[in-house]
Amino acid sequence: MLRRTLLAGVAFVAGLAALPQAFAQDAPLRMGLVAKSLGNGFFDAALKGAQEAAEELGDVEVIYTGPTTTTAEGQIEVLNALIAQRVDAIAVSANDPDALVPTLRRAMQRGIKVMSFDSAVAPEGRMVHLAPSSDELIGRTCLELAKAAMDGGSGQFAILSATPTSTNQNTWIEEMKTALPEFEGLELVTVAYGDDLADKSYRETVALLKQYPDLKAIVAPTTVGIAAGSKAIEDQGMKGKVYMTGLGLPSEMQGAVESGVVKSFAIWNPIDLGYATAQIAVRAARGEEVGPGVTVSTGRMGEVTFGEDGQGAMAEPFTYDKSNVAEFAQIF
Ligand code: RAM
Repeated sequence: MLRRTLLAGVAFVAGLAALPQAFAQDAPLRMGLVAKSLGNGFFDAALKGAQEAAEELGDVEVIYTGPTTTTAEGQIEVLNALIAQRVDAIAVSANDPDALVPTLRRAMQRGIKVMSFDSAVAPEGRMVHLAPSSDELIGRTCLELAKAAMDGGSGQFAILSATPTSTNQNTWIEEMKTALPEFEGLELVTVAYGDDLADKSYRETVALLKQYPDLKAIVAPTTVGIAAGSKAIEDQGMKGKVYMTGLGLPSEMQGAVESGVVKSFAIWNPIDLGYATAQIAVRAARGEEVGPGVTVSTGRMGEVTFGEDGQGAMAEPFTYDKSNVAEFAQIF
């Protein structure tokens, strides 16, 4: 009898494993938070926010994952693992807008709620995308930073991006190119790709410095690129001649700002982005309507309204310099 009960228990547990966790009584709702790659401080900060939201919403487990390097193939592998675990929701920052679509469609067919945040997946592969800010504003902010970095407010600059397929950086670079004619005296010489890897970003910066001797600024719309590029400028003895700027984390940029390689840089709050992302993903998994044209509550961040394209945006980027970098370096 005891044996039969035990066996029945095993069968029961095995049966549950085949259901999304949300249907399993007392099991927490599980959300996969997928980074472009692990080891990037930006996504570690987003995780902090997601965990805060998970605690607030109650009974939510955040599974933080990502590939070791910034490729779509690596993300497909971790997404397949999350699908196999039958998580309830997935929020991903995409290394490629299209390559993840078939995998994410399969996830959605199995009842998993899928959204992208930070770097978008094409509309066919997700319910909604949460952008940190308006793309146009981010592009313009990068140009304003470049202008402010250049002695005399004009001259040549290069862009040091992440991977060539990264949705968010490509969008911001397009916005920079569109707004460029309004920035008199700014000349874009090239776009280089550091792939959001510190060593490649460093090497690409060294190459830019050699290839373009009249360069006055390098704009990296990536936290990995701006940090590695600053170090390269310093090591090459180019401080005071070429200035690094773009989007960075105060905690990673404090040294470069204090040493003078960076005059100023900008970013939004990645903790808030992760928090709002988890609010949306969990609410969707709990049955709230999330999709194009819908307004969703994002807890302490208020609410986000998704446009007809399924995109929603959060706050404006904030600029950091010597006056405030140390204070914010304590936070993210
Ligand atoms: C890097 C990543 C991320 C981007 C930030 C600004 O950490 O590329 O996607 O939003 O930079």
